[in-house]
Amino acid sequence: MKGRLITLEGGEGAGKSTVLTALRERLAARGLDVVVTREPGGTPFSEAARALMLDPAYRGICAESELLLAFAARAQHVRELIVPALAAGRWVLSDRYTDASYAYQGGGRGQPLERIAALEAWAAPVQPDLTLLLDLPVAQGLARAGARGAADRIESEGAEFFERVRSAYRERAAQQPARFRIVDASQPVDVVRTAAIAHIDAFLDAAGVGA
Ligand code: Z5A
Repeated sequence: MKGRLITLEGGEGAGKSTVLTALRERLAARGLDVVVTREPGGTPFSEAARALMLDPAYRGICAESELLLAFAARAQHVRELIVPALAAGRWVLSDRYTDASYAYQGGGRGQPLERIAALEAWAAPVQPDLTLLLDLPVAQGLARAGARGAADRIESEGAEFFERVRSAYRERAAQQPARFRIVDASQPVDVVRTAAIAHIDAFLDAAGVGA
């Protein structure tokens, strides 16, 4: 049986990394072979592209370069890791995927959405089966991320940028309700984790998968 692609999305400090382990454990407990990955990243080349993309030394790069870099990393990730894993029946859990390009480069940087859609169709045509959007007010997310220390190039953007990112994510979720589940990420960690796991369980039950 072909595996499935589940993605986690959200703005700054939404708690993706915090819930990821619990989701992996839940999928494994239901008998699934899980691969955890992230974007930008997931392959040696894509991790190198990530380092370049987030390096504060390149503060002035144009939005076009940023978008192409995200898709260069993704094209490799899809071909080298995601497609082979799905074909082998494995379930792929990715911390961010193409929706992040619509949110950050589309919403945040103002790149035309049809341009992003064209890149998606060409370079990364694999669609997620389920996407959990961890949504919370920008000020709350920035406060969490700020407590963590040094910011990378994109994290150094102002609150207005992250407001546009959040709006773009919510718009995509509204446009594709069959794929997206929104989790209120402003709640305490255990509440967010429980809500995310409940969405995973409901998805597996609906698909008739796992014990
Ligand atoms: N990017 C892009 O522009 N275009 C693209 O196509 C792609 C990505 C794919 C890297 O992503 C950057 O790349 C990202 C978007 C851009 N840039 N930004 N900004 P990333 O996912 O690796 O980096 P991130 O968004 O900066 O992750 P993050 O801030 O670490 O978010 P998180 O993983 O969702 O949060 P966390 O690490 O789990 O939690 C953050 C802190 O909050 C931490 O101290 C936790 O203990 C705390 N936390 C978490 N949940 C809670 C709750 N519920 N209550 C209280 N405190 C909490």
